[in-house]
Amino acid sequence: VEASIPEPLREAWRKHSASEFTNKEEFETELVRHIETTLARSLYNCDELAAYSGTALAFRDRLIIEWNKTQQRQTFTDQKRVYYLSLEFLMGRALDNAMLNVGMKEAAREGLKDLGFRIEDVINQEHDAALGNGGLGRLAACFLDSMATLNYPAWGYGLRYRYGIFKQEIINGYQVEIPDYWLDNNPWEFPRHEITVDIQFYGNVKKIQDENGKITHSWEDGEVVQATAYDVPIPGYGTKTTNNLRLWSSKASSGEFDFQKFNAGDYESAVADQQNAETISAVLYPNDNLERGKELRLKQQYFWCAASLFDIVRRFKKTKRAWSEFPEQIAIQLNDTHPTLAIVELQRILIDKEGLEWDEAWGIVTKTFSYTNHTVLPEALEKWSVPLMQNLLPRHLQIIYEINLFFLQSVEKRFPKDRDILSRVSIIEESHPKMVRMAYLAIIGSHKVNGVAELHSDLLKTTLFKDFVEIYGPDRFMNVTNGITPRRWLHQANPRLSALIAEKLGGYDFLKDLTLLDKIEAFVDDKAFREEWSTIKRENKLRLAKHIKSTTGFDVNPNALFDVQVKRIHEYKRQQLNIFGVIHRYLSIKAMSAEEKKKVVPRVQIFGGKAAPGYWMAKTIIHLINKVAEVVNKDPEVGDLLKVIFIEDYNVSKAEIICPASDISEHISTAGTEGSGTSNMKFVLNGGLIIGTCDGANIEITREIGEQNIFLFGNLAEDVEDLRHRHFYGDFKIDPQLERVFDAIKSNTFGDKGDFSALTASIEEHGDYYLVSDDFNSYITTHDMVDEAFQNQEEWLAKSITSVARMGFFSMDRVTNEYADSIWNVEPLPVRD
Ligand code: GP0
Repeated sequence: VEASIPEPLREAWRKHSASEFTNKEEFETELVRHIETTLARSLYNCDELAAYSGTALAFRDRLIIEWNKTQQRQTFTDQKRVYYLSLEFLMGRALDNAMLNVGMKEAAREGLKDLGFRIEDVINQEHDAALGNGGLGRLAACFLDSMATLNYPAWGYGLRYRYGIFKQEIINGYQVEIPDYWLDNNPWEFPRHEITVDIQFYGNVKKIQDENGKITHSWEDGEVVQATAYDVPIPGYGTKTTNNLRLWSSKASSGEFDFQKFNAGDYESAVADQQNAETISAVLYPNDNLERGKELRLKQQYFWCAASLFDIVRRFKKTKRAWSEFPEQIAIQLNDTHPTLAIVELQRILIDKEGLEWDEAWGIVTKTFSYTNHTVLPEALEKWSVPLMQNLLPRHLQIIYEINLFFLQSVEKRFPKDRDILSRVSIIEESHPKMVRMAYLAIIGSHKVNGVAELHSDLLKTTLFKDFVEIYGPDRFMNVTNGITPRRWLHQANPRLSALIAEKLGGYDFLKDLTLLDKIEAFVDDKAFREEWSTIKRENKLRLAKHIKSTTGFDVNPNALFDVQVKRIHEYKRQQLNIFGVIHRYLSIKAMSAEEKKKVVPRVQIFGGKAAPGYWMAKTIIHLINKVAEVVNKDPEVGDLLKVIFIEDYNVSKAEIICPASDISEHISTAGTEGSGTSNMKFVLNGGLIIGTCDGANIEITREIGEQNIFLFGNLAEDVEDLRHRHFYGDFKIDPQLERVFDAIKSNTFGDKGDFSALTASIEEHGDYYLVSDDFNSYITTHDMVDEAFQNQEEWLAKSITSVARMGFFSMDRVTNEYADSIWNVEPLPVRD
C-alpha cells in the first residue's frame, strides 16, 4: 500500500505538512491564529472560554499529527489489535491530559500569561466529557490512557450520547437533575461523515433453501437507522502513540426519509421519524449497578455493537486474510454484559453474510471475545425479555437459541446424571416472560472471563458462575484486579506531590512505572521531605476548602480532619452508615462538657455523589445528608468540631480536587458487594488513609500497604449470608447506639421524620439487608481509632508516605499488561518518527 503513492505527491505532502509549535512564541502564534480564524473572535472578545478553545485547538493540531502517524503505522504493520467495547467512557477533561502527553505545558502557561490568562483558569473552562455513570465508565477511560501509553494498538468503541450523565443540583436538600448537553464546541471530536453503517431493527427472518438443500437465513423488512462515526484522539504519555476512540451517533438512514408520507403531505410526520432515529444515541442511561430492561436501551446496545462489528470486519476484510486468522488479528473485550450482542452479531455475520459453517464461525467467535464482570449484585445482571428481543432482533434471538441448544447438548453429555444443571445454566430463563441471561451468553461466547478484584473473582467462581467453572474448568475464569492511571490521578490531580516525588526519584519515570514509588519509602524519616509532604496535603485541603466556600458558602477549617465519601449513592455502598455515624458524633458532641470538647478531633465530613433519578432510597439518603448539614453546620454548641458538606455534582474534574485533599476516605460497602472500588486507590495514591470493609480491592490494598496503615472494620463476606438469614427469621436487635441516632431522627431533629422513614424502616423493619446495624458498633469504634491516630500527626504522616510508596501495584499499566498477556495476546507497537 505504502509504495502505491507516487513520489511527487509524497514530496508535496512532506513539504506542506502541518508543522508543530515547539516554543512559547510559536504557541502564541497558533493560539492567536485559532482564536481569530477558527473561532472568528478578536482581541476585543477574547474571553477565558476563547482562550480555552484556542489552546485546545493548538494542542489538538499536535495530537492529530501523532494520531495520523499512529493509525498509519497500525494499518501498515497489520498486527493484532484490541477493541475495547464499552457503553460508558467517563473521560473528564482532555486539555490538561493533552498538554501532559504532548509536552509543552510550560510554553502554553507562559504564552497564555502574555495574553493575560492563568493556565489553571483556562483549563477549568472545559466541560467534562461525562459519558459514564461511575467506576465502570472511569475504568474504561483509564484503560484507554494505559493502552496508548504502553503502545498497544487499541481502539475504544462507544456511543456518542448527546446528553452525558445529568448535572446534579441540590435544591432545598433534594437532588434535582439537569440535562448535560455537552457537545457544543467540543474540539476533541472529529465527525467522520463518510464512515457510516446502516443498522437494522425489527422485521422478520426468511429461510431460503438453495438447490443443494443448504438453508440460509435472511433478515428482511426492518427499520434502518444510520450510524455515523465520531473519532476522539487518545494520546499516550511519553510516547507518540495516539489511539482512537470511535463513538457512534444515530440518525435516520439517508435513504430512509419517508417520501410516501412526504408526498401525502405529511411532512411533519416524516420529520418526526427522522428524529426518532436520533433518540437512539440521545442519552446515557443514568443507572449505576442497575438494569431496567428498557427497549431503547437494547436498541442502543445493538446499534453500537452492530456498527462496531461492521467496522472491525470491514477493516479485517481489507487485509484479504482467511477467516481463520480473525482471532489472530482481533481481540474484543466486553466491558460488562452491555456489549454481549456483539458475540451474536459476529456469529450472524459469519454464517448469514459470509457463508461460514456454524462450527467454524463459533470457533472464531469464542477465540475473539472476552468478558469482564463488574458486579455480583443481582439487580445489575442484565436479562432481556424474549418477546422484546423477538420483536426487535428476530434473527439474533434465533441464533441465541441455537447457541443455547448446542451448549446444553454438550452439558447434558458431560453431566447426564445432573437433572437440574440444564435449567440452571440455560441462557434462557424459564420465567414469564422468558428472559435471556446476558452474563451466561457472554461466558459461553468468550474464551476468558474476569472479575475485577480477588474477592470478587472468587465470589464469581463460587456463587454466580459456579456451574460454569464445573463445565469449562477453572481456566476460563480469572482475576485481574483493577487499577487507575497515575497520569491523571497523581500527576494531574496533585502536581505538587508528583513534583516532590520526582525530585526524590530523579525524574518522572514513576509515571510510567509506578512500582518505582517504593523508593520514596527511604525518605519516610527525612525531616524536610516530611514537612514538604504535609505542606502539600495542607495546600490541597485549602484548595478544596476554597471550592467548598465558593459552591456551598460554608467555611471549613483546613486543620480539621477531612473525611470524604464520594461515589455514586447506593444502599450497598452505605452512605447511610456514614451519615448515621455523623449523627452519632453530633449527638455525642452535644452531650459533652466544655472540658470534654477540648479533646475532640475537629472534623469535616464531606459527601458527594449522584443518585439514579428513579432510585428513591438513594435520594432519601442525599436528603438526609443535606438536612443533617443544615442543622449541624449552624449549631453553636458544635462550632468547628463538626461540619457536614455535600458537594454538588460530583464528577471526574471534582474528583481531581477532592482526592488529594482527604485525610481519610470511606469505602464501606457491605462485605462482598463492591466489585473492586477504584476511588479507594485514588485516595491512597494521594496520601490519604482509608477506612473500609474487607471488600473489593480494599483487601489487596491492605495486602500491599500493610494492615497497620488502613482502618478495617465490619463483618466479613463469608458471614453476610448467615446474618441476612437470621434477620429474615426475626433474629434482629438494633444496635443501641444506632437506636439513639434513629430516636433523634424520629424526634424531627433534622426536619420532618416522615421524610426519612423509609430509610430507618429498611433497617428496623425490613431485614437490614445491607447490615448497617450489624456493622455500626465496629464502624464507630474504628472511627474513634481514626481520631486517635490523627492526633499523632507524626505517625499519621509516616502511614501516609509508606502507603503511597507501596501503591505501585494499582497502576492501570499493570492491569493493561495483564489483559494483554493473558487475555488478548497482543504486543505493543511503538510508533516511529
Ligand atoms: C459495576 F456492575 N460498576 C457495575 C455497574 O453497573 N457500574 C459500575 O460502575 C463498578 C463497580 O461498582 C466497582 O466496584 C468497580 O471497581 C468498577 O465497576 C470497575 O470495575 C466500582 O468501583
